Amino acid sequence: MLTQKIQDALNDQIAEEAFASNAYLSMASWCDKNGYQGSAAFLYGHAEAERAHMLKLFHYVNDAGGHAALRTVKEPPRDFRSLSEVFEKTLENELHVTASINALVSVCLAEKDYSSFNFLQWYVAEQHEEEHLFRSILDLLRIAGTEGRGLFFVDKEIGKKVAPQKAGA
Ligand code: OFO
Repeated sequence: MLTQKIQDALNDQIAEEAFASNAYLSMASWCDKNGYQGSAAFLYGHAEAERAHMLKLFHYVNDAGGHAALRTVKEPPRDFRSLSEVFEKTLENELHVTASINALVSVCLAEKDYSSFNFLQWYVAEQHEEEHLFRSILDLLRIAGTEGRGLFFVDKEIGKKVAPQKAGA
């Protein structure tokens, strides 16, 4: 059974994942409108992955006897100066989510909720992978360039990167 404190903290994380999903969908839309088809495809996929992360938490809360809630999430940014800015924001967002997962894990330990602590290890590992993924995209932009053919190549390469879709696993 979840304590009220853990339930509230898990519901806060549900909102974080919902925001991440909306943020990536909004970025996909900007990429789509600006001709970055590879990045758009990648970010549409990643928006789905974040929604899957949200649902995994949602089911956990209800399965553990709690009540999963949908909080209001703020509107994500929808205009960007460049593809580089889009991916700088993705990394910023992931670092923020990592910090919130870490804080949540600490609350579970403090409350001696070892079941939730165990459940959240999946998210700890996932954040490690996602930070690496977005750093690798920023490296690609830095190395191949942010103009002309270099940018065209980077966009194609980003389109080949598979969004992690493992939340149901
Ligand atoms: Fe939910 O993994 Fe990114 O944020």
